[in-house]
Amino acid sequence: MVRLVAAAATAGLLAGALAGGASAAPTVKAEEVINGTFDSGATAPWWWTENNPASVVDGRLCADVPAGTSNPWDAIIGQNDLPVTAGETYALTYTASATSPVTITTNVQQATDPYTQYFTSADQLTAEPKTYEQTFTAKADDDAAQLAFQIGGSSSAYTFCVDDISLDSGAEVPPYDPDTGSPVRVNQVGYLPDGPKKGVFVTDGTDPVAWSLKDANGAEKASGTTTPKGVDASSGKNVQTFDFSSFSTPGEGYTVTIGDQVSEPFTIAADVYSELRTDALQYFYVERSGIAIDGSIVGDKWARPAGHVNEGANQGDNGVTCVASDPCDYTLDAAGGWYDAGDQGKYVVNGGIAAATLLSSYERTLTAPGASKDALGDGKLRVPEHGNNVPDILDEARWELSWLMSMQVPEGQPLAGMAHHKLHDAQWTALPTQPTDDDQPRELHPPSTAATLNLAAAAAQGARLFQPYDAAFADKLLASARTAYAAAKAHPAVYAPATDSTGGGAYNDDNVTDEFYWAAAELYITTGEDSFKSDLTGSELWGQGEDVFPKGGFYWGSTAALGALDLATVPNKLAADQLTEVRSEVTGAADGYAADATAAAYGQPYAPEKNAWVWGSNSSVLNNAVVLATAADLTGQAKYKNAVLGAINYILGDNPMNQSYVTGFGERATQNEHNRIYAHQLDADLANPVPGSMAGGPDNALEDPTAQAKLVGCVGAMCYIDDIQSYSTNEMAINWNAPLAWVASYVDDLGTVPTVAGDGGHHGGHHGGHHH
Ligand code: 9MR
Ligand code: 9MR
Repeated sequence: MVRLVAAAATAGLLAGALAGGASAAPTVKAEEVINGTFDSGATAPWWWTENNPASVVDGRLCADVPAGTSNPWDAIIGQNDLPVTAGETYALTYTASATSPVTITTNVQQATDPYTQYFTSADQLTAEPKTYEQTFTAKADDDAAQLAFQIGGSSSAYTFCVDDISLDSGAEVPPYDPDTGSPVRVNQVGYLPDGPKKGVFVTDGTDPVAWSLKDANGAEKASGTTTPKGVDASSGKNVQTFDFSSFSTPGEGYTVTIGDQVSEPFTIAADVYSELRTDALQYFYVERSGIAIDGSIVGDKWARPAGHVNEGANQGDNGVTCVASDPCDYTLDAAGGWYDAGDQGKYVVNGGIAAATLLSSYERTLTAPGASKDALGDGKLRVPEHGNNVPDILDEARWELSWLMSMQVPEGQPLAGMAHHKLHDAQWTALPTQPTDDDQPRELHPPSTAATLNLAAAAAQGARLFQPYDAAFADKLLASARTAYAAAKAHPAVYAPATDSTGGGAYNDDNVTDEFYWAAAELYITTGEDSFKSDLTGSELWGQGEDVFPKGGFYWGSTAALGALDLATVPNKLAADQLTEVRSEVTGAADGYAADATAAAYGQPYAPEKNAWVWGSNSSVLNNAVVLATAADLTGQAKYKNAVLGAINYILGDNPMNQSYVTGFGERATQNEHNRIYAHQLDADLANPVPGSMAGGPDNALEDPTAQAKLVGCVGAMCYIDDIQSYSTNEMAINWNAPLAWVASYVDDLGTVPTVAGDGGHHGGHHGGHHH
């Protein structure tokens, strides 16, 4: 311990006095760490890796860390043999500094492979010693856990010093109290001039209060009183709402003031969602594998060399064979496709739903009144394929469709025509890891029926959309879809197991009724052939709207909705009464989501059973919005359109966290999504994620160590943290950005296209100067 930390010493005494004192339920505090203060000058029992020799300097343990190691754990200072008990809460405290600004990883974890983490945090160190105080509840018994300061991975050499290290059992979990900024909540991007404009005021008060809408100069433009709503289920907080829908003058820098509380600023404009549309789609380009990301397209900060093509340390996806536990005697050239998320795995079920959602965003423009084909057309998005006369959104989808087809088992092999479930690293890699630095073996995991049907569905949809642009590619897609579908029928119950989650996610699924429905629907729409129709109408999901459209939203594990939405909107040969039935399932589901949106203070069309917000909940909100928007396209009813706008308001800041979940959009936007490439939070030389990428959002099951340490006690939609380590609340993923892009495209059309469905035909084009 260094001399000057008198405050810390006093705090320690005080804590000791309290623990031994008159408190009703005495908690037993016990120090686990040995020699955490370095008072005697001794270093034992601390250990360190050979490359960063440590010694006691001025009462602190200091180590010279070399430049140029690649992983955090390539340089460590640690102590072993710390007993931790499942269910026990620990306070972990330390004071650390670094001579150049670095982010280290501090873990309490298993001391041996697989190094399961009980606690992890990313700590940004500076030259000034900083004290970290953290609590966590251990998830397992371990009589010899390890405290590890992982100080490697820095491009420059530096000196790390640490002192006053303590791990105390018997800690109390502090009440969950996130910084949520102003209690006045709005869509931080803004509103359409003619659309609904609503917000939320978080307050203990139960009487209506006055709100005031001000312009950028502070002049009042509208005013009114709030509506008390009681306790909002999604957050457990008392709230009131306000509504300034009747104000429609375009402008920037508006705010809503209640008492002395001011909202974040927002815009009112017809094109308020135009950038969101293109940026949500540029996310797919930066996630492309197997191609260099061109800085002149997305900005130099996000440029990088091609990933997984046998360059640098990685072995490449161009010649991948099967995992040793399930060998095959062939290799596939499965380079290309999109990385799934923050990891660099590629998964057919998730790739299929994401590609299909982009295809549907385009296909909507062929059928929906007032949808803009132009905004997604050639030259309009950030893709390298400009000037090929193919709509840019189809170019982007093609990148994935081609990869999906490459995952098929070759002819002549057992399971020919099936799709391998996934391709990823043998072991999880560290954050950050650039694709070219990924030295893990890449492996094909066994085929599954779900993956095979996902490929069949997405490829069949692609076949009809590419027909006018590239007939040969369309034919290839359809042939691949047919082969896959036949293979799935021949092997209808090959399931990916939940246990296969080392080095990549499991995407396990043991119910493929929905995938069969989806694939049969797409093949039927594309070909009109009776065999697909009889499979479709013979499905146990046929006519079962509530199962086709689950209340919690469709997702990669429940895909029938994608088929039903297309049957309802894309011309096909269903009989009139069958078409009516499918359309009524869409509007029936939309009625439910619209009712949820109306009941919710924050207006989101998502009300999960038991308030259980799932991993990727933001995509549930948006997939429900896709159903709502389709219902609006089919019927022209404003209630559906308004619920879609409720979803987008929720995503962009009108929510319990006062958080815009889309990078680069809004004053309080997510910045530190879980991603190995754009890991700025861990390495200042790297960029943050590209604008337009959406965080998964609140997950109250607390499914990663950071969530387990930082979010204890959170309610529903408040279980979120903008920390790169929180992969269960703050990852980005292709299947989540796809509905963001779909919905952004829809709401942008609402504002910028002259005749728009869902508005009863009242739009008169652009809205400048439309006053009430
Ligand atoms: O980083 C991974 C993330 O992309 C996945 O969504 C998540 C769940 O499958 O698992 C990952 O996280 C790993 C982490 O980066 C390192 N420790 C092991 C974690 C997986 O259990
Ligand atoms: O989106 C997936 C979510 O539904 C699951 O609950 C979760 C845990 O299995 O995995 C999510 O998918 C991750 C995948 O396993 C690995 N790549 C990142 C994905 C998003 O976090």
